[in-house]
Amino acid sequence: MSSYTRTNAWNNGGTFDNPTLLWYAKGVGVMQSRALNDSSSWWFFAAIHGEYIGESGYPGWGSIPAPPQVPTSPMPSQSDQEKFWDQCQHQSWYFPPWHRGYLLALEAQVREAVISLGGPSDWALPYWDYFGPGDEFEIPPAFTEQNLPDGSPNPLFVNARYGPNSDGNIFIPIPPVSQNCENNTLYTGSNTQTRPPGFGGPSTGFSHSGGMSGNLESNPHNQVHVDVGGNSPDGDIWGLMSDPGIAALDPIFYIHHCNIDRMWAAWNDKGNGNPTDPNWLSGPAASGEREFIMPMPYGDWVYTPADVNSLSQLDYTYDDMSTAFVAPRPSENLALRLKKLGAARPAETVSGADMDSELELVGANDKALKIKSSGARATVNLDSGVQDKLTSSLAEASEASLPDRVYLQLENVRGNRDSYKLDVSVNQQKAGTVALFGLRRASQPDGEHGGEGLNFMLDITEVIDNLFLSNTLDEGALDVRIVPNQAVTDSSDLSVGRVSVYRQGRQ
Ligand SMILES: [Cu+2]
Repeated sequence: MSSYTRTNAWNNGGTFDNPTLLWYAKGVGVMQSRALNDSSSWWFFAAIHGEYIGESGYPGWGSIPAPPQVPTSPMPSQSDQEKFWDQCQHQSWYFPPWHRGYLLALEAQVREAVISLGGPSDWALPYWDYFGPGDEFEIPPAFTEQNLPDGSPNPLFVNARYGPNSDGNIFIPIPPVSQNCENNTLYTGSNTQTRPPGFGGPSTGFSHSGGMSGNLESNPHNQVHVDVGGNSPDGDIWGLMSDPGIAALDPIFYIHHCNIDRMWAAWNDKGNGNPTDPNWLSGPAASGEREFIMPMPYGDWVYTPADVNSLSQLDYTYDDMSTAFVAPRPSENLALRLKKLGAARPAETVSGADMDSELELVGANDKALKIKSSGARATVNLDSGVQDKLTSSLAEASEASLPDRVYLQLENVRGNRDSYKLDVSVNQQKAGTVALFGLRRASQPDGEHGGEGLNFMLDITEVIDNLFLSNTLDEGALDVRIVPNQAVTDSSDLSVGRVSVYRQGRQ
């Protein structure tokens, strides 16, 4: 039996009638009363994820509209900053395990504060399951109250939280936000960046910004961040949740991440395995990079992915591990796909959709694109030789000769604002939606990847199957459109370096 059970934040209507939320608010209040240089303060914890304390102007911490009133001093020692701050792992296979450890530490600190106030000694973080029934796609109401039931200010309320329509109405649009990542069968493509990123993300070293997100990170994680944070009504600033260097200042952050952690555990519960590669298990510190380290109430905790690999090793569980049944798209169910492509005697059983083989370039557009409010359009010309391989794999698909999968990449996406989503279509069929969480930092030339920005990979197997069946694939070119979810400001300076299409064959 686990000592701690994480429960649904929407219990008791998601209001302060839910005691877990009331105690969360009070615990957050205690942590917010501590100084920036106190490793158990709310501000120190947000900075562990990421911080812009030294930046002037928004999103510098000194320019964040209260509440909360965010401090920028007293600074902890240089060595504490280097040891703890700016640790979050994004666009990486370390995304799930790093955040699991981060949640455990924050939860332990809140619990300590709750106990100090006379609250329950088994308090545990609640999760926000935006895919749940009824109104659960909306933020639990306790987060939007200005005051606690006793009339004091509500520590869960933040000013800079604007929602998908920039009007302060916070909800998650479903779709495009989805649980489709739960249908992945591979955590990562084997040890190379030239394969699809899988459920958990591509193999990387210590990865604070830049590169390509895994599917859990991309959707729902990144999208929920940007939907909650959004942009202010005047467009001058974006919400805290939209940007990794300010996101963990918003108490909804941890409730969102608790659901992401639950989705990882649920994916494992369905029989999907985490990496067994020692580079994943031992974390980046084993290769001489930074370690994963958290301030716990009892002292510092250094951990590796192997330490947080499974809930059975840890002292908490979730009251409900089921994620809603996600019907596989035709492209994710091999039997359905073979039938659709006209194969004789299609397989009866559902087989894992993911393949672990190298991608081959089928074609790309010829120049960088600027993303305006009206969007952008690219023609992807297909190499006739590679296209022939793709077409014959679809034409000859059978159980013995499995059809290719196809991916669209947006390479080197750059810009100064994270708070947008881009809808991508191919020949007027929906290909997917990506959120730009992490874009600004990943585009800065002094950043980890020299300002190369973010890469996105969308599985467009189903679109290509449809184009093949309607004989439009032979035209030798694809019409790709990229449309932002709302008007983009000029200063956002959004661009896409290249649009490319890849095939992946069974080995
Ligand atoms: Cu996050």
